[in-house]
Amino acid sequence: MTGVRSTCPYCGVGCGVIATPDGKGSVQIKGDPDHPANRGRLCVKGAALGETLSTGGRLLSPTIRGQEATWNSALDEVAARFSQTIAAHGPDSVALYVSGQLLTEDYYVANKLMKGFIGSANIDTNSRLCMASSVAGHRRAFGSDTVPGQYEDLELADLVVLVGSNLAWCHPVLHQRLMAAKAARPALKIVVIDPRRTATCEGADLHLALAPGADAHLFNLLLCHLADQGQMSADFLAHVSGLEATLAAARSATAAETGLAAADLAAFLALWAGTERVVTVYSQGVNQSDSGTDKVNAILNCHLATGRIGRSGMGPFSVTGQPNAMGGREVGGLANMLACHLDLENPIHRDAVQSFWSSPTMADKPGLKAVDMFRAVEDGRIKALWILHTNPAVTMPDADRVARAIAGCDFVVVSDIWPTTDTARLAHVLLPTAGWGEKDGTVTNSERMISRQRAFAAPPGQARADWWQLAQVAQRMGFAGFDWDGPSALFDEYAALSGVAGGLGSDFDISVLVGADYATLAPTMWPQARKRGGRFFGDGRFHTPDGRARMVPVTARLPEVTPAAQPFRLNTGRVRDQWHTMTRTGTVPRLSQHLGEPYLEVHPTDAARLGLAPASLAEVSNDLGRSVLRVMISDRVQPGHPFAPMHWTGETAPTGRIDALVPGRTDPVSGQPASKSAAVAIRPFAARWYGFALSRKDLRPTCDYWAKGPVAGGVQLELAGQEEPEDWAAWGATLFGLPAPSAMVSDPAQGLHRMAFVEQGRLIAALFISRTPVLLSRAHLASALGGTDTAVLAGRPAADRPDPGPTVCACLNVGLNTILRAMSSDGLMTVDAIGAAIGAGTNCGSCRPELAALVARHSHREAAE
Ligand SMILES: Nc1nc2c(c(=O)[nH]1)N[C@H]1C(S)=C(S)[C@@H](COP(=O)(O)OP(=O)(O)OC[C@H]3O[C@@H](n4cnc5c(=O)[nH]c(N)nc54)[C@H](O)[C@@H]3O)O[C@H]1N2
Ligand SMILES: Nc1nc2c(c(=O)[nH]1)N[C@H]1C(S)=C(S)[C@@H](COP(=O)(O)OP(=O)(O)OC[C@H]3O[C@@H](n4cnc5c(=O)[nH]c(N)nc54)[C@H](O)[C@@H]3O)O[C@H]1N2
Ligand code: SF4
Ligand SMILES: [Mo]
Repeated sequence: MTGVRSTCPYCGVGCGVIATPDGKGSVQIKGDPDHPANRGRLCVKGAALGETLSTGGRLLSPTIRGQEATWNSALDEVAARFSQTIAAHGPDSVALYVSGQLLTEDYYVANKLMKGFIGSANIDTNSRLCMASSVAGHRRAFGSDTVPGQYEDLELADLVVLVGSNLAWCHPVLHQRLMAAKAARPALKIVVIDPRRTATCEGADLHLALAPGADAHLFNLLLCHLADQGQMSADFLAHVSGLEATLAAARSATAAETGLAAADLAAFLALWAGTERVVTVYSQGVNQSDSGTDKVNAILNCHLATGRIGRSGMGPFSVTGQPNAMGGREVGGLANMLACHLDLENPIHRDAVQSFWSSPTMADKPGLKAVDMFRAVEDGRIKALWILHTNPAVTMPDADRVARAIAGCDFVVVSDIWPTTDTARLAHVLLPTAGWGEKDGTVTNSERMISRQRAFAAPPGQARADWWQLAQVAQRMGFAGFDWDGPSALFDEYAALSGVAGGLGSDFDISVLVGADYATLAPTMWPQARKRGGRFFGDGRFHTPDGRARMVPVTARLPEVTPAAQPFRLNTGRVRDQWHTMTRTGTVPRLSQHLGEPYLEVHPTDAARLGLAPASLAEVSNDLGRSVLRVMISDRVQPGHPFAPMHWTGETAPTGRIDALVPGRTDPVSGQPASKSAAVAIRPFAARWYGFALSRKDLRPTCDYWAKGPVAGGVQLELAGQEEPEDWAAWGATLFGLPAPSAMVSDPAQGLHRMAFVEQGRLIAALFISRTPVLLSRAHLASALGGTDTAVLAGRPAADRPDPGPTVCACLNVGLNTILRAMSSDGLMTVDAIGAAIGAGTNCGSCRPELAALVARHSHREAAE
């Protein structure tokens, strides 16, 4: 088979890929050199897509209450239960919770069904946890949710400011484009604004480690500085209202609140004010806050005051997280939007959409936003819930409470590719869904580029696409207008509706694509209908009633002081090689080698005060829940502000579910939760023993702490317990479900026990127990699993095979020790020299910021010596 052009299903950069199945079950994945987002590049997650396609363990048939069922009976059951619930309790008693990872076609059907036929707007999406503050900020300022710029603006700018964005790890290919532009033109300055020193800071000219939550203060100070220095644009301000009130509100911000050194602050203000071509990129450090919308507007205010918007090389740029976060916004997936950027609360818009859909009814008020939706599930106002392509039992704030609410709901449908996610386990009806590579549709990336996802494999078992499931249920509920024969017809209908919207003044009008050849549709950036280039607002025309942009007065607030009993403020976010709840990336051994366990990054002074040793375990808790996390001591975080990743689940590390600690506190305008600032208490977890295990078979331990990851041919587990079993050999045998160990060494006085399980000459399991965190070459041990070299109880490689250490470069599997050895023995002092000598960083480039940090630390040490 020749290569199939598609789009990566992870982040909002929206890279094009070429997938080439080899006919024997493997698929080669390459970056598409012709795709404008990535021009052939891929990050490590995209490059590893071929390794996520194994269908072992997939959900293959519908189930009703755990019993296999036919599609017919499952769809009838869903339709009947939704219809009965609506008949008895009204349309607002049912809800859909969907995802920015759905394809536009899926999203369109869900939105049409809920708002136009069920007649309730109780459809919300995980984008509420992600983009809602940006959406609300855009609508306040521009009158529409429109992202003005495009990626090349980052390359054309003279200053790129990254606010609350770890671009190097979360939008790696866009970051690589930025780094390449800087390498070609070093005058391009980069500033990172993040309380944490992230990998993104490695390539930056200036890192402002501001006080957490102080972003609006900083941009209010900037606005005052622009006014005071006469740097505002009188011409552009003719197209803007609200300057005076906004400036008055901004005056209350003080430099002290930003926590920044005076010189750094002054340097930033001067740089921003003095640079015409400035792009301010922002992401979850801004959005995920209980004043996130105000923070967005504080940024937009500065761009409006200077007219630095909608022209090449400048503008505010909210980067989207999920592959179709932008498509979901266009299609109206949020509870307070209609479709095609039309307004749910505008009767003319509602009538136009209703007549286009020939629908019997139309939601006329916003539905419940995610946090409120799950509260309504909890208290029984919502009695039937359908969750598609998201895992809220893990990723919603107050996740234990959300999981209990779902478990207590009368009727829950989950569409997923796996039967075992934390959310899928709570479903009454489970619908097997076609995954990436098995289905067709479109997605829109951060720069409004609409790209095709294309199928290159048949779905396993009876799995079917999300849109098909929704359309089938709609038809079975008796609704007309859901009988498309495929995504192409669906897209046509959607494009035609956007033409209606365009007629009403909406900027989202892609009606030129009606009748386009869907099969060959090339990446297309809207607004191509305007034929005036790809940017918005440079002409000073906005979608507000008076056509002028609005500056919004922002009274900057810091997060509430943490209570004495929970003095730490927990920051949360992402790691380089995992995607959210790891249901796909978490199956790939090489993606689990970079950061393979839930951890707490904590400042050395906090660690010393709390008595936390490196690699020990910490118990993190508050009134909502409790987590146990591996301690990583690092001055990358500020004292009092530890960081933990969001990725681990009940399947992979039950005590690592970080959203169990995050309160459901939301921004009053956008309803977006403040996922970056949970007040927590921290103390050492009193482990009596620590363990490391390898097993060919998957298993689920019962000890106090465990975290699981994939290795070639099996799993590896980190373990710990607060009580020691009497007989370790028996404990090990029970853990693996095997007879007694084949070899064992024990030193009970030291609390040291090691055992290997061998079957037919091959190592099938091994367990290493110690009183202190287990120090072993895990990479070496994992490579022995399944092999005939069963003499592993020494725990480290023989002298002639040096330990590579923790993985830095996941593509070429190069460990930290290998890199450090090469740096010192061969005198390698640049990232490129390391690449030329040992390959690290030469494939996808995702690890280059970490290599740069190693080089910097090394040369710093040499200089000090
Ligand atoms: N590897 C990987 N990439 C991803 C994803 C993934 O799961 N894994 N998910 C995708 C999705 S859906 C999204 S939304 C994006 C998110 O992309 P990002 O927003 O870049 O990622 P996060 O790690 O959530 O948070 C960004 C940064 O905000 C900082 N921060 C916390 N509090 C504050 C604050 O008060 N002010 C400022 N200025 N910064 C603060 C954090 O320290 C963190 O470094 O990533 C996308 N890309
Ligand atoms: N503490 C904290 N919490 C956060 C965040 C944070 O920064 N900190 N970030 C928030 C943000 S920005 C986001 S976007 C969310 C993301 O959170 P989620 O969307 O809940 O996380 P995912 O793991 O992406 O869930 C996707 C689900 O869809 C399934 N799936 C895969 N392919 C398909 C398919 O084709 N069809 C269907 N129907 N299902 C499929 C997967 O197996 C998985 O169960 O998390 C939010 N939660
Ligand atoms: S940057 Fe990486 S994860 Fe994001 S779309 Fe590109 S390849 Fe996929
Ligand atoms: Mo997101």
